[in-house]
Amino acid sequence: MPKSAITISLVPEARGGPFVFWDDFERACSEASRIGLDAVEVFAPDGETIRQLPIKTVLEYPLQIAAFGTGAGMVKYGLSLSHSDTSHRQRAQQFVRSMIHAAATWNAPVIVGSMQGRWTAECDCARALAFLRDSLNQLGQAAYDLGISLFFEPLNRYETNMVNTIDDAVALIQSLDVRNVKLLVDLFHANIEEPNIAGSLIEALPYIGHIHLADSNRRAAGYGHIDYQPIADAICAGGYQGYLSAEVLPLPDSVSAAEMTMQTFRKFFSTT
Ligand code: LER
Ligand code: MN
Repeated sequence: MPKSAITISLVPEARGGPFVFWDDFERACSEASRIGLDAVEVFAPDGETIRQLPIKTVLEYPLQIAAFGTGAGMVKYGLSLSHSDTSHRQRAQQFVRSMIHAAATWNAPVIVGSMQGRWTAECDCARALAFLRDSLNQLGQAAYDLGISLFFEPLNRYETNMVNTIDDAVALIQSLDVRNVKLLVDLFHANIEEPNIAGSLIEALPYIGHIHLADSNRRAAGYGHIDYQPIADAICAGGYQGYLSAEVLPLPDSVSAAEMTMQTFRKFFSTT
């Protein structure tokens, strides 16, 4: 059975982004637990912040950490894992690597989404993809050595020109030398890029490690126009046991978005 999670951003520069809770980790854990979620997913500014999160708070509720996002490397520092400049790329890799080391202390996976960057006139698609593949091989190996997974997330065409579709993400993952890089399907992006979300999920299921639960308008699941029944059928029949993690705007407010998410999660994805 899938598990439920909610996002919290600790990155002020990401303000306006699709995260349910903001800034106050303890409050997010307290509300997530009260509402009945299984876990929190943390969008953190750096590895050091991950190390200093209050483990006692998480364990006491009790909650799990579903994953750590690395997009702060892009949002705060403009770093990209597909950049043509070697020293830039090494800084991007180092940023994610330090998050991998910190995440491993929580035994939690790490996400590469916006850190995939973009190809440009100076560095065409094939070259940029080769750089991205090299970065994922190195970071996947670092995560493997520490016993955790790396999640790779295709993004819609308005956020990247690198990997937009589930098919392309699976092809990239298959081409890697490491086997602990899993697919992250964000339903908001899939709604834009996939001809048939449920069909794509069924095809990709063996590769999926994580799902971002969001509606067509980036609001809580159930409050846009995505049809969740075929998606739930695809995921549940396929035996998916990972997280459905709400990466949505805090609308009308954080607590309501979390409660609305949980309502939809219970309706479609949970038997309890
Ligand atoms: C951004 O749209 C997103 O979906 C994030 O999960 C990317 O890191
Ligand atoms: Mn996402």
